[in-house]
Amino acid sequence: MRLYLINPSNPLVSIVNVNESRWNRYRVWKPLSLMVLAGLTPPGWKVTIVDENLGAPDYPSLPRPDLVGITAFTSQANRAYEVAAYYRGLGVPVVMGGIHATMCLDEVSERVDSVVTGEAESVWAELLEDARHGRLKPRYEGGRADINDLAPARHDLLPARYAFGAIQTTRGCPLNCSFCSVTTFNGAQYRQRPIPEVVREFRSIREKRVLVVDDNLIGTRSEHIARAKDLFRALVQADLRKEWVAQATINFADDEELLALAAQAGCRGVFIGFESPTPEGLREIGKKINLVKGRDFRASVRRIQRHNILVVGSFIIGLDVDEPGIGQQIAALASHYGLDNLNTLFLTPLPGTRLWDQMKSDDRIALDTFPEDWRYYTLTFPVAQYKRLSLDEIIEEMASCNRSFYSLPRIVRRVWSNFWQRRQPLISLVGNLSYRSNIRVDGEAYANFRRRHHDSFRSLPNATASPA
Ligand code: B12
Ligand code: SF4
Repeated sequence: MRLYLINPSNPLVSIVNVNESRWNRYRVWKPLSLMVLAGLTPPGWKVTIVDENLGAPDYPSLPRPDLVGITAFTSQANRAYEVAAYYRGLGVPVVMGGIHATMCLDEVSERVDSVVTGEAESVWAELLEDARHGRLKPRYEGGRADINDLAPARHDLLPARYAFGAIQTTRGCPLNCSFCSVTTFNGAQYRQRPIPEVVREFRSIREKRVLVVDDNLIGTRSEHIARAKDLFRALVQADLRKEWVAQATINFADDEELLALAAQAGCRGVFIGFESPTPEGLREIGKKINLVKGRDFRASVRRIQRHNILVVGSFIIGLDVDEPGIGQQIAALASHYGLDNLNTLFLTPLPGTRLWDQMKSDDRIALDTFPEDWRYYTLTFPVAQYKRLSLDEIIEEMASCNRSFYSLPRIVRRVWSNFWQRRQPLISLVGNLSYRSNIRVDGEAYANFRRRHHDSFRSLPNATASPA
């Protein structure tokens, strides 16, 4: 039995666009979901993973499969449906799973033969057995998996063209920020894989650099931090000589032992969501962990960097409290914190989030011709009515934020300082150039976007008024 597992690509997602932005070649990410599914697939199935981010294959020239499985974030849904339609046209059954299939079940069910909601571990073997006997059910509910005994992902199945391998050590997040799908999808309970299994899987990754995809590698409670330290000790002991980057909350900076162990274990960079420069903004999206009284973000960033770990910070533009000037405010604050890279995104109502429910009930979703408009749900396009910023204003805020933080003199200053402090100057340079060139790609896309979608955006009654 031949199984194709397909990661569709969306050319509007600049960070995965290897052709237009050559610096992205140094940061191509592996689609871990499909490697995990391949790991769960029993012998008897010949599995091929197709990652369209490396270039879509000529499907008609591939051997006919017996089953096609497609993953999709919301931004990939349109292309997923095109691929599904092609294979269904050939009479090949198509199953779709992942975050978009879970959040938009009805839409997806109309376009594929079978949908898996939630995490696939508990239902994948049953589905394959059903497919083998030609009795696929329209829906399988995966729910949340017991991650104490996961089959290792198939790290061997993809070509050696990726800059980073990928691994997951925990699932779930208790923080439930309004714009994020993780708590709805993976649950509020922070589930941790057994450390020996993580170390074994780490060892099986052939890339020297690895992305730890956990939404928060260290967690929020003292027992989570203790487990993270144990994991780092085990990685040090295993002497894997891997370098890795991860996502964490700002409390990463609060424990010197944790930082020292992370660095020894190979941590070279951390991605942290700062989200908003103001407490009002943080309260609006419910990012309580960033509201801890007395937190000095600049000092926190410096503490992490002293361990030779780069800090990439993420901010959102388009909150109800954001007014003209927000772009400059974010760029100035990011420079003041000393961030190595800045990732600023538009506030985007993703299906299944509290933000989606809120904006939908307020009739503020501007791009709502679905599924066509999902292609813009990349967080790099404005898709909603923003309270105090018109379409032109919000695009200008994003441009001015990026122009300022990624100006050539500022890049030179940052990379020079990284060089001087021996803190990953090469990675810092590639990161800065890659962001700069993605901004150019996004900028070119905006001109077209504005022309096509200007009429979908109307000003809210109090647009550009000062906050009360
Ligand atoms: C790593 C990651 C990335 C990597 C992607 C690497 C890759 N090629 O896959 C990078 C950095 C490139 C990335 C980019 C983006 N990401 Co991202 N990313 C993640 C992250 C942190 C982990 C994903 C992961 O690998 N999980 C581990 C695997 C094992 O879990 P899984 O994917 O859920 O798969 C399981 C199930 O879903 C299911 N399943 C999945 N696919 C399929 C398919 C079939 C057939 C079946 C049966 C089952 C199944 O089975 C798997 C095992 O249980 C998630 C958050 C999260 N917790 O999922 C966000 C997340 C997926 N990203 C998100 C977003 C918004 C984006 C971006 C649009 C914006 C951005 N700038 O971040 C871009 C879009 C990229 C694109 N290609 O379109 C959102 C998506 C929400 C949504 N509704 O789409 C998430 C959920 C984060 C969030 N804050 O809400 N991302
Ligand atoms: S944004 Fe980060 S901290 Fe907030 S719910 Fe999502 S994963 Fe958790």
